[in-house]
Amino acid sequence: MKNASIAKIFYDVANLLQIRGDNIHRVLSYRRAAETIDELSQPLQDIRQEGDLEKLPGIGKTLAEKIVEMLDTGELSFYNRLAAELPVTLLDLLNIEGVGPKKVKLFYDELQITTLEELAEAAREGKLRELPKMGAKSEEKILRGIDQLQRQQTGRHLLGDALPLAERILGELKQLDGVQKAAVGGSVRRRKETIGDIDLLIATDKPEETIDYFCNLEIAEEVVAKGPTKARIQLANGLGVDLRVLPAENWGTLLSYFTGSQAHNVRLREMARKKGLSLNEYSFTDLDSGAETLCPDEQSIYQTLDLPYIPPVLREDRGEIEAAQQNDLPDLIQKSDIVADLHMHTTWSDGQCSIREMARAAVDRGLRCICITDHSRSLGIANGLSIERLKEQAAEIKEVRKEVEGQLLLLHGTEMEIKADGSLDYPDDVLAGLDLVIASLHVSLNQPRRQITERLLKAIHNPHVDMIAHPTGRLLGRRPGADLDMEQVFQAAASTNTILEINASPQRLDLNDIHIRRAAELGIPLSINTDAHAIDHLDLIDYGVAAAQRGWLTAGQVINCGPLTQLEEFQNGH
Ligand code: DGT
Ligand code: CA
Ligand code: CA
Ligand code: ZN
Repeated sequence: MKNASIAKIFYDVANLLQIRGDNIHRVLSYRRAAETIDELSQPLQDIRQEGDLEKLPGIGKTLAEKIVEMLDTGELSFYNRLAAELPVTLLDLLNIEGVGPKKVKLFYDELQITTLEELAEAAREGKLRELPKMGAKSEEKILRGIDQLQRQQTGRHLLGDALPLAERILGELKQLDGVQKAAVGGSVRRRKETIGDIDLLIATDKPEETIDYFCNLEIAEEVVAKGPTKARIQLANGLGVDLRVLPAENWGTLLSYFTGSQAHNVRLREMARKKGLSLNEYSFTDLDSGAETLCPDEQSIYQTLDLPYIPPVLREDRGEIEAAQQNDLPDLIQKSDIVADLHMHTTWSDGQCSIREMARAAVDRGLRCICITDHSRSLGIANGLSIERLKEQAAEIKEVRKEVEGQLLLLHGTEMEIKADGSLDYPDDVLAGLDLVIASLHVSLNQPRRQITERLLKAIHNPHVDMIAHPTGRLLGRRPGADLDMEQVFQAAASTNTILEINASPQRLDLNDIHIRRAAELGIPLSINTDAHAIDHLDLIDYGVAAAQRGWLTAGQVINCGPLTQLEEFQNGH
């Protein structure tokens, strides 16, 4: 056993003892021993052989015996006993900034919290603020800490963070002298929901200047690598940015290669080989004659392979090559097809803008229909609406509706809680009075598969429920989403014609691309919505459209694309 592993076990023992509420001196002795071991320059095994373990600072007879046990057996029975007594996942909580053993003990004793996910859920539900020495502020801080931690662990970033950064950097580089073409490549161009790193591609006759400029960007925290045709920088948020620079004559092959996906590229190369060609980032090469064919754009690559152009969002080797061969690629939905946004919040619950502001912003963005869907009464943390307030809201909507008449169809709906016991938050007669009823899971998302699936199915089968918002409840990089039997959910939605949402928020993108495609295959109506809590969020629709494209959707499969007469059918007597 290496020193670092032994030190780690001592740290863990110290932390577990402290969480258990042990004598502080005992806790400290383990921690001090761990620190000592961490700083040793000599392996513990050697020190032991010289009989010097007990001479180490802070290590007496008991701890020396424990070190010997670990050196001989590779484990520590005392640690194993502690781990049997307390969930070791509690140790993960200590990695959250500002959370120490005392807090972990408090969360465990009072709320039986054992994992990061459970702590995040409790924080989101406002349960932590009620504990001694805690408040809304510390709750928020914990959520941010967990967020940060989980991002670090997965090493992936949200498309919603990476795409704006990529475009900003590219915008700067485009201004440079000599630049002929510039594009974002990689998973950002394919609009994957999470991003490992940003890939930027530039065609220029001044490669050196471009690379210098890139490495000296204000935003670059570190230059990781720098060469004549490529460089890599790291941004303050940990995101890496790769830049490749080539002459414009290689543009098509360069862009295609670095857009990926790798799996898609492998298929392209195989097809090239069948034609007696090899394909790389520079060109096609004839395997017999060695003659090179340059591709100034991507179209000519696909042409050479006798394929129609395949859009980047489809390049995942999920059947797009076969579809292209049969000239059967989907006519993908575009943002310009969207005329409605059917899920948004106002100051009536936890939104930041009024109904009027949301309506006007929608008109400004060219939308023809929106639905106001504030939270329902049981979601106290989001200021959910009582039945009384829901009625008051209806009156205000009626007023604003008059103001935007002819410009915007303004619907009144709800985002209603499916409560932990599976019951719905409003009675049927209230639901019957609304234009659109969206049902959502927000609480107790960690129920076992059967229970939470049943819970959702019950909502789907209620005749008043029109749509299920963000069906799995996942938060990208933070929590995985409920353990639903999605196939059962899809079958139920298909049989009841219940709309499933593609929530466009970059933190959610729920349904995901694979689920979207399966749902569409079953003929389930789909709806792309921003779930906006402020005017600016209405612009996040782009992410939802990208997810829909990755799910191979056409405009006809998405109710937000109209026709308007179809949306007018939601109106309930106004
Ligand atoms: P990411 O960054 O993990 O979200 O995913 P990508 O797809 O952006 O992957 P990345 O950044 O490693 O590389 C960008 C593209 O470059 C990738 O989609 C395909 C191409 N590429 C990179 N490395 C290789 C490789 O070793 N072999 C092949 N065939 N292609 C590669
Ligand atoms: Ca990448
Ligand atoms: Ca890369
Ligand atoms: Zn919502």
